[in-house]
Amino acid sequence: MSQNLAARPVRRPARARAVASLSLAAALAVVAPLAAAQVTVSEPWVRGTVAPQKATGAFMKLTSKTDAALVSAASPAAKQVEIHEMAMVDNVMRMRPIRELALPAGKEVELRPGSYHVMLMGIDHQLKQGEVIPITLTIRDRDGKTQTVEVKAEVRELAAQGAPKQPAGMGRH
Ligand SMILES: [Cu+2]
Repeated sequence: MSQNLAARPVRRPARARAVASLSLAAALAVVAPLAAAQVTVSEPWVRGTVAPQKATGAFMKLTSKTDAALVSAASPAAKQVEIHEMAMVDNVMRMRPIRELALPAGKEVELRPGSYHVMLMGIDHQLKQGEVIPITLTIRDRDGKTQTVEVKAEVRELAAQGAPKQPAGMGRH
């Protein structure tokens, strides 16, 4: 077996993969403002919808370098966007809006199904897997100054749970 023969077919796919993952990374890139944008966003995604469905959840991981809070969000794909949490109400897990989501310095805060999420409401079209949804997060720092962070969240299929271990009966958002 010649080394050359073995090496060539391996190289090309590897390069193709690198290019593909680069463009995906670019598509999902988070554009942070120049100012004290001390918030990083990773793995943003939106749960896909079925045709008549007008609301769904967006999920991501947020880490702020300084104490801050997520105070609002907006998206061209939704008429109204709220920050929600899941809470037990009369022994039933329900979601409800919260005024803000604290982002303690250096701590990763995960928005995931069954927990905190960005609620997209009044969606104007069916969100299908692979579509990229722009979401603008407004973050307030401890001095009361706000800044926005642009997120591009990829739509995942309706059944996506995000976290591998998802407790049953936690609801869809
Ligand atoms: Cu919700």
